[in-house]
Order: sequence, then C-alpha cells, then structure tokens
Amino acid sequence: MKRIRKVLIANRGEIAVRIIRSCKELDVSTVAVFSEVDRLSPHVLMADEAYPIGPAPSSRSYLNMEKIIAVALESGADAVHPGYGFLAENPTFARKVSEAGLIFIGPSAETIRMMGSKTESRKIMQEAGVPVVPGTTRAIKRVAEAQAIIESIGGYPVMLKAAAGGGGKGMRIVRKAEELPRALEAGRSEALKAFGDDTIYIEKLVESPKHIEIQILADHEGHIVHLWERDCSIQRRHQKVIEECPSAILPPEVRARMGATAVQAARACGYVNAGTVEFLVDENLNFYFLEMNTRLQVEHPVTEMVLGIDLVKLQIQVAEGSPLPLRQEAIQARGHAIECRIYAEDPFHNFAPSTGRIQYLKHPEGPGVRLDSGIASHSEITMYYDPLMAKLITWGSNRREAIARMIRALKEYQVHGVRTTIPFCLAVLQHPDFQEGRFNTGFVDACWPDCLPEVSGDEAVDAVAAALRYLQEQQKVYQDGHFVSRERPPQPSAWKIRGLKEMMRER
Ligand code: MV4
Repeated sequence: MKRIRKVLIANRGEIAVRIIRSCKELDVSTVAVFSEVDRLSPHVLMADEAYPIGPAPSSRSYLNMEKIIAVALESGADAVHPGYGFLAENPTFARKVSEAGLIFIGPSAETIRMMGSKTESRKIMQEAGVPVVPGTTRAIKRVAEAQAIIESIGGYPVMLKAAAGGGGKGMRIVRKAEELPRALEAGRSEALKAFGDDTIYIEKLVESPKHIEIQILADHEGHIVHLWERDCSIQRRHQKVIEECPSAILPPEVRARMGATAVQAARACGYVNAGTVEFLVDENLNFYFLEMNTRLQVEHPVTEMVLGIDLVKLQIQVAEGSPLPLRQEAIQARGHAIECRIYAEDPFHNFAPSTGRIQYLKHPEGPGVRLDSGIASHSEITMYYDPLMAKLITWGSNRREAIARMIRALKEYQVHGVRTTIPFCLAVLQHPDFQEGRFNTGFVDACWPDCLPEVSGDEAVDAVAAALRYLQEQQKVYQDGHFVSRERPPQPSAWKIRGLKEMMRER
C-alpha cells in the first residue's frame, strides 16, 4: 500500500483535464506535460506543475517515454496516469514506469501485452470459456488452407481479420468462395501496410452486430466487479461517435450473463484496475468476445453518470493497493446517459479534419448536462493530434429524457472557428430509428448523409437562410418590393433554401 500524493498525467486534451479534476478532489497534486503547441492548453493551466516535453509531433512529445518518465522522477510524482491513446496501452511504457519505481495507474505490462494481441487474447478467452466468435487464430497463408478452415467453421459468410491490430484495418467480409482469393490478398496487404504484419485469421461473420462493452474494475486481491454496459454501436469507420449507458436493448438477464462473462475475462488475464471487455452482440442477443481494452475509455463518463461513481478516483485507489470499495450487489444504476463526441471535423465535407483557432465558444449548461472539454476560447486546433475536442454527456431519468436533453444541449453548444460534428450528432439524435433503439453498427453507413439536416455547413449561407426563415416566421415576408399582409406566409421549402445556397455559393 503506497499513498499516491502526486500524479503525472501523460496525456493532453479533455482526458488530461478530466484526470486533473479527480486528482484535485482527492487533494492529489498534478503534473502536466505539454508539447510546444500545447503550452497554453487547459490541462497545462489547470495542473499544479507543468513541464515541456518537446515539439508538437506526438512522436517527439506525448510518445517520448524517456522524457515523460524523467519528468515524473524530476517532479517527484508517485504515479503516472496514461489516459487513453498515446502510451496508454504500450506494455513497454508500463514496464519502464514500474522499473523507475513509479506506480502505473492501470493493469500490469504483461496484461497489456497479452490483450494487445488479437490472437493471443482470443486464445486466452477461449481457454477460459469466454464465448468468442467461431473461427481460428491460426495464421492463413494460402487460399486452400483458408478454404478448409472456412468449411470447418460452417462455411460462408466469414470475416477476415488482421492479427496485429484492430479498428477494422485489414478486415474483409467474404460471402462466397470466388471472393476469397482477392479478399485474402487485399486484407493481407492492408494489414502489412497498417501494422507491418500481414497475418490474417478467420471468423464466422456476425451479421449486423451491436457493439456492447462492459466496464470492469479489479483490485490487487482478485476482487472484480462489472460496472454495467455501454452501447457503442453508433460508429463511423470504426470510430465511436455516440455511446450510451445502459443499452436500449439489453434485458437484465442478458446483462447479468454478459457482466459475469466480462469478470471471467478479466480474471483470465490477471486484470487489475479499470478495463473494458468489448463484445459483438447479434440479433438474437448472443454475445461474443471481441477484445479487451486495458485503458480508461473515452466513453467512461456515461457509466459514471448512471452508476454515480468516479472511475478515475477508483483507479487511483486501486493503484495505491486499496481493496475495491464496491461490492457487485451494491452497484445500482439510475437513469440513462448518452455521450456525443465533438470532433473538429466537417461532416458536410466527408468529416475532413478542421483546423484553426477557436474564435467563440458557448458551452451547453443546465440540468443533466456534463461537458468534458479540452479546449477553451482561442485554443488552436492543429493537425498534430486526434481531433476530439470535447465530449458532451447528458443524463436523464430515462432514455427519452437523456435524448431530449442531448438535443437541447447540442443546440446550445456553439463553436466558431472550426467545423465540428455537432450537426452530425444532432441528426443522429433526432433520427427516429435511433430514438426507438433500432440501430446496430451499420446505422451510420446506412443513414448518413441522407439524414443530413438542411444546412450546408457554410456559415454565411446558413446565416442568410436562417435570416430568411426568421423574417418569414415574423410574417414580415418581403414580396415584390413591399411587405405583404400578416397572414401566415408560405414556408420556405427546402429547395428554396437550397436555391439560395447555390446562389450564394456562385458569388
Ligand atoms: C466483426 C464483425 C462481424 N463479424 N467480427 C472488429 C473490429 C471492430 N472495430 C469492428 N469489428 C467487427 N468484427 C465478426 N466475426 C463486425 C465488426 C464491425 C463492427 C463491430 C463493432 C462496431 C462497429 C463495427 C463496424 C464494422 C464492423
């Protein structure tokens, strides 16, 4: 048992701010690290101490293990919190932190290594009796070998996957034999390009899956609890965009089995601290182990809002060696929470990254609204880092209220200076299929951009269109050179506004 009195946060942006906040409440001193372009970032200004670690590129700053560990030692930190991304799931970093006599706030380096391999983690789970998607983790070299394996697992359709990585890279759906040679070749070359390793393995295809993950927390004495699920099916190109807790479709009995399975998975790999077990869930609510994430996830706030817990504080307590302060039967969920990730990307131009200086910022507030933001007015959004600017979370007594609150909060949220995914999130939240819980991982591909709202994303054009709408709503319709009577004017149809936009654009 070693008290943690000072933590170095080896991260930036919203998660660094998030961790600093919990430390402040625990009276734990904080050390921020920053790259040259982050000198005036919110996490730097909030920390008790801040140290420069290099130029903007991540490889020379937030991924610089030696520099970060040197700052931790120089500042007298007791522990390092890696956040997510960067070095959070790098077993070498976890090992070096421990070897330097510091506490790594997370699982052991060995657990991180094991869960980092898609094939090794599958094998460990299979041996532990955790349901994995039927398939094999043996590397596939030739088509004939693949063909034999496919027959042994019940035939097509199947999913080809890259052993060395996730995020969908190297993945190929194969629905019939004649597609196999080309799919195998394409998957192998994509995997080689993305991970430097062209090893491909095969699984049965789970059609139209939902992505539901279970939060777990384990202490050093082998106590492990599950902290309910998060439905993360609203994804775009394997990037989660909207997450919620609890899932709209999970009956209590399935939740209990999934939670127990996640605890089993954690035990199978000697897990300690906070972690997440990801599952694919098919239309009959069968669930299959996908992977285990050995970090605090971006979407952890929806769990915190529904269970009334602070996962960062719990991580620190467990990292100090304290026994879990939670018993499974005492964990109570209340209400519903939704998170929208606010990226500096332009949803009207294929989500192209949007850089620039924040000119104006108005945060949503009011009942049931939480904003975990890593930006402030005048922040410079650059191309150096992940474009996630903030996470908007709403809590409601039920899913309907959480949705209504999120729609209200998204409409209040104003960011001028860069394009954001706010309009995209609004379109999803207002979509009847989302509101009725009728969605799976294919939702975004199926509905976007058709569910695009009637705005171009071009502020000038939108302003004129809004002014026109405003004037007409005020019944001061200007027609043929003068104001017409006060009866209800003809509403501008979409084509009229679109026509206006074309006209504006041509200027
Ligand atoms: C699958 C699958 C269907 N069948 N595996 C794995 C990596 C993850 N980002 C996507 N993965 C999938 N693995 C089998 N055997 C479907 C997906 C998938 C997916 C899963 C969860 C969330 C979003 C997804 C989007 C496309 C494909």
